[in-house]
Amino acid sequence: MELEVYIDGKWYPKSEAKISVFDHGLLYGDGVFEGIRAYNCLVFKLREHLDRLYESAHTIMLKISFDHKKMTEVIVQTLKRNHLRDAYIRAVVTRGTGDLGLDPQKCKKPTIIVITDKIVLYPDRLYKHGLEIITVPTVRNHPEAVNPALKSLNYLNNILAKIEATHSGYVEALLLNHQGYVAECTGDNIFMVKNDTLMTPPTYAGVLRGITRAAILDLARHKKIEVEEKILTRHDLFNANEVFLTGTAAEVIPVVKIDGRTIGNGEPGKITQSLMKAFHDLTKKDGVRYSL
Ligand code: PXG
Repeated sequence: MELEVYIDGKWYPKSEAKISVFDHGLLYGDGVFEGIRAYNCLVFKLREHLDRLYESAHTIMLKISFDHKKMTEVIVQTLKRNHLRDAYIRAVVTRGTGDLGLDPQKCKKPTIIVITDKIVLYPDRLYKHGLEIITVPTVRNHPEAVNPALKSLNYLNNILAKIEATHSGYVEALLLNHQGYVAECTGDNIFMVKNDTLMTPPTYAGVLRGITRAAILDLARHKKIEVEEKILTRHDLFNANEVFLTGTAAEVIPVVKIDGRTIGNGEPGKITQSLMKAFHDLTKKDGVRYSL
């Protein structure tokens, strides 16, 4: 059976799930989105994802007609209709259909889309042996241009970075901010461990306020690991004992080489491994449950 996609009040088979070419989400990337996961019939951190979705929408002055409760219902119903126990969930709200021209006021009604699909996992070996990443020339968006805190449909900044990384034979890119400090990767936040202290760039460095990032900071504090949100340089990362990335898709993934420099002893570190385990346990607990 074909997967069903929710668009504005109805469910359509995947092959018929279509929106207007005049939708400003397509014409201008004018809209917001969330990438969420379900683990064994639990929508992980759904409240936090919806808070971020509504905050992004508020910043771009996009009024979502649904409240949290209705949005939760639509997501759960879509998962049920598709009999998905483990899933990748994409909630998208665009400015809606307008005309040719930037003016968002011409768009009378936002388009609300919920896609649920099977989750494609990264290969096991990357979690076991760690990733190699590369710093790319494209810098992360200036916070006063398109703030990286805003999860908008404008992902070209990240896509350019991804192109530069894959062009050089790497799967993930490290982006610096406009001041040359470490920001984040194309779809993941970055952490390092130095002398048993866990560090990550503060949100004012111009990064997405990752849900996984926040969960890892909580778990680390719970484990009595010293935590610092501080400005980091590439030099700091090169000389870290451990580095890892966090994101909804990747979860917690070790990094063992950056720009050719081996991190620590070149293997996933102890603190990284203990946080990977703690995060995995959390995905069984923290979220909204549903039944099929
Ligand atoms: N930074 C950026 C730029 C992101 O896009 C993260 C960090 C991690 O945030 P969360 O809240 O997921 O811990 C993201 C998240 C996709 C995809 O389909 C992208 C993300 C999440 C899920 C799927 O590429 N980005």
